[in-house]
Amino acid sequence: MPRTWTWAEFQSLPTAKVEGDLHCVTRWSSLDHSWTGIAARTIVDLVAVKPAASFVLLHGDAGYSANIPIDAFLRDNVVLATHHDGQLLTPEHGAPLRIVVPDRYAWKSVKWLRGLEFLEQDHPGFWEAFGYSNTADPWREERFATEDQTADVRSP
Ligand SMILES: Nc1nc2c(c(=O)[nH]1)N[C@H]1C(S)=C(S)[C@@H](COP(=O)(O)O)O[C@H]1N2
Ligand SMILES: [Mo]
Repeated sequence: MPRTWTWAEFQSLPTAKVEGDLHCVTRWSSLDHSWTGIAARTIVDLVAVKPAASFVLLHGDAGYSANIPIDAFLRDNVVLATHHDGQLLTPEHGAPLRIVVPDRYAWKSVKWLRGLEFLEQDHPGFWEAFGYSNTADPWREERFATEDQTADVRSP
């Protein structure tokens, strides 16, 4: 059975604030955002994720998804955000909940987040299944799988 939260329960979890940028794969970046929400680490602690879990599939609305290794998910700057720059998220930017993964291309920052799936084996998300990079490090310009400079499973 998946662990679920009502919106009220979810909003009562301890919050964290992170700063970061979004790097879209189509070559725009938008810098110096702040997001407030629940730290990814808080969720992992609450659900007692098994040590065998090595990957996380981030599920958005309407079948959108993205995959990241659990080490990348557990970075201090990964947050399940309800607020952007001190204001509630707008629908366009993912309200009521989006994940923000500043160290990966922004397609991994799934908007309208519905759930997290912890997996032993990696599983491609929506864009990854179309040939986008699995690792998606914007500093290495890993846009497409053919440009990956790093192995699929690596420390962030
Ligand atoms: N659910 C969902 N999340 C998504 C997307 C999407 O199409 N659906 N697009 C991604 C892409 S490609 C980018 S660049 C960012 C854009 O975030 P913004 O709208 O807050 O700028 O959202 C990401 N998250
Ligand atoms: Mo994007």
